[in-house]
Amino acid sequence: MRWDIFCRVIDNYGDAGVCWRLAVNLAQRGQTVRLWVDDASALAWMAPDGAPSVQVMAWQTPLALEGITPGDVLVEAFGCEIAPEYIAIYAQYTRARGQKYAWINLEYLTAEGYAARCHGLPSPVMSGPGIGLTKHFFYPGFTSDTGGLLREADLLTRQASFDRNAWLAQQHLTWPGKPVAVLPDEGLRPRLVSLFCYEPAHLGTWLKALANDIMPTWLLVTAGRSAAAVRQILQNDLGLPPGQNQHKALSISYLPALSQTEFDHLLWACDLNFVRGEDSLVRALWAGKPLIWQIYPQDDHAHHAKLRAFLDWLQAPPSLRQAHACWNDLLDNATPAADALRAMLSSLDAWQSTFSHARQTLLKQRDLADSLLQFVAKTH
Ligand code: TRH
Repeated sequence: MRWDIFCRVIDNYGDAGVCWRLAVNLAQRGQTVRLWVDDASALAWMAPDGAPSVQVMAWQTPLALEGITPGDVLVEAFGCEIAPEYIAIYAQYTRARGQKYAWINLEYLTAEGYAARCHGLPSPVMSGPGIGLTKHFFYPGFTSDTGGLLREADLLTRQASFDRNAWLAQQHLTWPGKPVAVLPDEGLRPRLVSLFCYEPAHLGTWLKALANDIMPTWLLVTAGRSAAAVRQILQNDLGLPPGQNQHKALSISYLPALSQTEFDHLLWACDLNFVRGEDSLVRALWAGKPLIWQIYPQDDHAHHAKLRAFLDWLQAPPSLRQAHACWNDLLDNATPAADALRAMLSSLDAWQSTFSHARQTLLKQRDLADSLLQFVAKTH
């Protein structure tokens, strides 16, 4: 089938990131996809090579539709309100041919109960050029009664052949404490930690905890806000050089903007991943290593319930819940951040089984692109 996915970039990279991955996942399953996006700038580094059967289209206002035949399936990502001129030709096209259609309202990922309750529900269009048509809600999710998570068909084979040391060398990443591109054996090497975050309130406390820990840490900081936040704290607040502290317990490398494929590799390479937003969360779950999620904060605090629901689904032990409370600045006053963060370092091994179990559970479920294909086959 031919798919039109519409995406509006509100903020950050997640909107374009999810839609791009969805487009690629569908194309890998034999579909042809047009991705209409109002700001494709992030795709230049997230997906520099493009993908077969995926065409990125500029979503301008008004939309240039000359010579465009509407797709069979219309995906409205994250309530972006598809251009009415497109809906008009879509409605006309489907009516003229008496053709069945599928108009999907793709929602944000959440582990909250409403995702399963609302997944698949119809929503009749009551006004505008699409009047009389019906959209369907499609909720990604962590359980089999939702639309599932994006997962490429070749994920496991790619992971199985991944070589951490080779990848680090390929990225020209060397641990400053050792003049080697190849790390020493397990047990002797530093713990590798990736950092993708906004500006966590306790970032400085965390860096201090790492700098004073007995085990060395190699922190790989992603480009953009994460790097700016770390540099700001090191230079201005802690008075440390940007790359390394005086005890050599904490070494820091700053990464360039990575393609999504290389971003995945970063997560696979590390022992602990700090992620933010829904897409990096899912990628870190597939990496199967302990992760800490900085959830996108919302003014009405709706993210508190969303974070809690995820930790409940994960069956997170108390130490992991406390680490998330700290990283998201939700600690009760009785717990000092420094204590919560030190506890995090001593809990990493214990958390591994939680994340291995979560990954195994998710792998047994249908992935999002397959769920969507199945859903459309039923409604189309
Ligand atoms: O960028 P985000 O913070 O996006 C967020 C969320 O999507 C949130 O739901 C939304 O409401 C808010 O923005 C406005 O985090 P997220 O979702 O993890 O997306 C990051 C994307 O960037 C993901 O696709 C991975 C990609 N990425 C790379 O490809 N290379 C990189 O080097 C980095 C750092 C990220």
